[in-house]
Amino acid sequence: MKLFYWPKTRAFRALWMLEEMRVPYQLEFVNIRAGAQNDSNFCRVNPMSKLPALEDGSVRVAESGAVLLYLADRYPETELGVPLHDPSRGRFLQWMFFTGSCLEPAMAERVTGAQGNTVSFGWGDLARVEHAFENALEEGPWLLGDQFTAVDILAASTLQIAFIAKLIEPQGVLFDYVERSLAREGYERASAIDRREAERLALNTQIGVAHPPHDD
Ligand SMILES: N[C@@H](CCC(=O)N[C@@H](CS)C(=O)NCC(=O)O)C(=O)O
Repeated sequence: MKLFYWPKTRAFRALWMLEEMRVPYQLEFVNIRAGAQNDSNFCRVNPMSKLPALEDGSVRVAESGAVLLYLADRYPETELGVPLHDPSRGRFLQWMFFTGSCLEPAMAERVTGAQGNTVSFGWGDLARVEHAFENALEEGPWLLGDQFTAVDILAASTLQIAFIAKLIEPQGVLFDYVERSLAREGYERASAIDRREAERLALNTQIGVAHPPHDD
């Protein structure tokens, strides 16, 4: 299994997932700063020229949510997903789509300062997104209650960026949730790899508004 990766990008989500699962994989470096994502070989894996992407035998999958869902289904024994006929599968799928379809666009909208239309825009607005997370976290420490799953990897890693970029106040239920997520051993391992590779490749690893974790 090959993860197309570059440090300090959204490929970190897939790296975190793989480190939670502890399954064998290799990193395939795609230097998005040098334009390697536009190489025709990589475009065959992801025509969008974006990371993360995954190759597993003849399977090719890109888009963070799809990559994590593929991995969760591929390794059900790791219990980072929800089986097809489990009633929680509905909520699992909902949150799997939520980060890319609602949280990220609402964050981008806030960055631009544009006045959106909360009814017609699919992501509503950032306040509604925050409320949806807070509501889910009333049921337990994770989005699906007591079970930590792939959806927490997507949500917590993105909320962390929202805090750093000062788009969401780092406080309350959401702050506690992100802290809890980042305290996991799987996160620690992935984070150490990401840091190590960033240093090896001499990337700017400074974290701050000007250099958030996804510093592309
Ligand atoms: N919707 C995509 C977004 C991926 C994305 O934007 N990745 C950035 C790195 S954080 C990238 O590869 N950018 C290279 C480019 O756009 O050329 C996902 O969630 O996988």
